[in-house]
Amino acid sequence: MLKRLTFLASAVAGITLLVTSSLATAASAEITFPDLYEASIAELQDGLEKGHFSSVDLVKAYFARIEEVNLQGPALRAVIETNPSALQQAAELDAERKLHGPRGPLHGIPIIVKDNIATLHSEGMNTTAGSFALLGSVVPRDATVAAKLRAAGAIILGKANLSEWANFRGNVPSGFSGRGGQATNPYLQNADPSGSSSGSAISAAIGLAAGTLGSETDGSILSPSNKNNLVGIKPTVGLTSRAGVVPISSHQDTVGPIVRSVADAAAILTVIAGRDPLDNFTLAQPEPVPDFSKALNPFALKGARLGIPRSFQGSDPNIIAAFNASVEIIKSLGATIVDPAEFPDAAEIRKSGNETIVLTDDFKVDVNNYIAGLLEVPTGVKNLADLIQFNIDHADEELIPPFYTDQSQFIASENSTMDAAYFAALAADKDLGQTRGIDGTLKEFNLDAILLPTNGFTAGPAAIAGYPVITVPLGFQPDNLTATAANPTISNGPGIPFGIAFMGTAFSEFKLVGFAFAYEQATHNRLKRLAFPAAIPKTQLKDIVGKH
Ligand SMILES: *[C@@H]1O[C@H](CO)[C@@H](O)[C@H](O)[C@H]1NC(C)=O
Ligand SMILES: *[C@@H]1O[C@H](CO)[C@@H](O)[C@H](O)[C@H]1NC(C)=O
Ligand SMILES: *[C@@H]1O[C@H](CO)[C@@H](O)[C@H](O)[C@H]1NC(C)=O
Ligand SMILES: *[C@@H]1O[C@H](CO)[C@@H](O)[C@H](O)[C@H]1NC(C)=O
Ligand SMILES: *[C@@H]1O[C@H](CO)[C@@H](O)[C@H](O)[C@H]1NC(C)=O
Ligand SMILES: *[C@@H]1O[C@H](CO)[C@@H](O)[C@H](O)[C@H]1NC(C)=O
Ligand SMILES: CC(=O)N[C@H]1CO[C@H](CO)[C@@H](O)[C@@H]1O
Repeated sequence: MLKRLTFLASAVAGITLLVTSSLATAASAEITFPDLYEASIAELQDGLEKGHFSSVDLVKAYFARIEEVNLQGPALRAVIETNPSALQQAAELDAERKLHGPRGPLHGIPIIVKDNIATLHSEGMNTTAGSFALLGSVVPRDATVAAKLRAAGAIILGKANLSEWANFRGNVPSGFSGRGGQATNPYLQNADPSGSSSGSAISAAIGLAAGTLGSETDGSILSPSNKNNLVGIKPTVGLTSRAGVVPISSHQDTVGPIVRSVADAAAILTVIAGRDPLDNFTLAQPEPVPDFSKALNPFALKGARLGIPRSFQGSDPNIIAAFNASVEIIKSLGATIVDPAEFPDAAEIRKSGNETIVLTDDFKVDVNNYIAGLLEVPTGVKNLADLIQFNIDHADEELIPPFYTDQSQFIASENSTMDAAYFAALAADKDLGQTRGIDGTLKEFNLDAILLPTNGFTAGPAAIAGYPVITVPLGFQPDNLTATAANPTISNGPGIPFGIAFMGTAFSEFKLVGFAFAYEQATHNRLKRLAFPAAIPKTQLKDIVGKH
């Protein structure tokens, strides 16, 4: 950690403070506490094992960091609720560690999950997808991914703000929910954090937890990871269970990690992946679940063949220039680059409206099933029609003018039926995304994976295919870029991060994690620029350990 920050000091102006405080930490306590802005899960586990600090210390430190920036200071609005049981759980996990040792790499590690991922009501937190309509609703059980985190010894520290209903209510700015308000980006004041896993990404970016979970239907992990300088894995649909996750579409939804490093992503994915009788899409995955941390090979790109579909690279010249420079690095790591390697169906996939049909029709069925499965809903909403009426009745909290009034996707979905056009659209998406799309491209050019700037047309093909993508930090917009006007957030401006994406076929995560790790280790782009100073929480473990 210190080594990396020292390297940074020579590369970037304005980070001296962080380096100094890190060194001061080490000197005053005579043990090196990891800097919580960047601390990896492995570093935290090591400190816990050595007794340098406890999980109770970690929870207190992260709570203090959330307090500093969530509603105060830069008011990033990343977190909707913190877990009132977290300190108690941390104490129990500390005691268990003393008696029996750690359960595994996540024992006693605090994780924040998106507010559409159910957590036990008895623990004290809501699961609402950001909407007042689900406030106080009683979920039947933890989402399977939350239960798996807990079984691995992780502490669910809190629930992350998000684009409400994972951005399926209507045309609403990213990062807004009725309950959480407008979340913003820690790299530029009042900038778009992207979404829909906005709060998860903001929290990971500045160290409000050791790691986070997000969910993606089309871009909701990749895009906020891209814009908040993070590693995000959008797993194959069916690798991670969606049971207990407020849905958009059973055909496209997937849950994955949003974290600071590929190693952290591998550690979390290993725990949350697996078959689940409550989500039959997971039954198609190969068994056993791999230990994704075994894919962390710095030489994984040697001999790999990667193709670049240039017509999907997007149009931002800064991003394309940085991407091109990284292509040279990837070549120097021993990969063969096929450039261009266009999708055989590029034009069709671009203009297809099939995804809209699938999502619109799925949402009504899937969200109605989710609500029907709740044990109690104090607001009385029973289905999508009630949700629409709830928003009208509570317009002051949910349909706030001038930016947040739309619920057109809700209305279109309520009006939909699973007719012949729906089944035709589902079949067309499979053909467009899988057969003639990602698989077609991999086959035509004999590739291991597809390489793109994450902000290009990257999430789209993977969304309709249900296929995996991993994004890794690539660079930052330059200081001389003129920021766009705030509407209500700034969509692009100086310091806004961007990423590079590795896309593959179904269940190719192990291979993609290897490529991403090799790239990350050769570049270490994440620490080349930090969040804006007010968005960097000051509380560190040295302020907590041994204090009362
Ligand atoms: C849900 O949110 C309400 C209002 O913020 C809060 O009073 C309550 O403790 C939260 N938790 C549960 C489980 O309802
Ligand atoms: C899952 O179960 C549903 C309902 O029984 C069924 O319609 C669907 O085809 C199944 N899906 C998979 C992927 O097995
Ligand atoms: C990026 O690389 C491609 C392929 O070599 C080239 O056509 C393009 O001009 C480059 N763009 C930039 C901005 O460097
Ligand atoms: C669905 O995709 C097929 C294949 O490209 C296309 O012919 C059809 O027009 C698409 N449907 C819509 C609604 O865009
Ligand atoms: C509702 O569905 C009908 C029939 O498909 C369509 O004509 C109408 O435009 C739809 N209304 C909305 C609000 O989507
Ligand atoms: C920003 O700075 C770069 C590098 O110095 C330069 O190439 C570019 O033209 C500048 N852009 C603007 C908009 O001034
Ligand atoms: C943990 C936290 O700070 N939650 C806040 C999220 O935002 C809402 C709306 O401002 C507050 O009511 C919560 O307290």
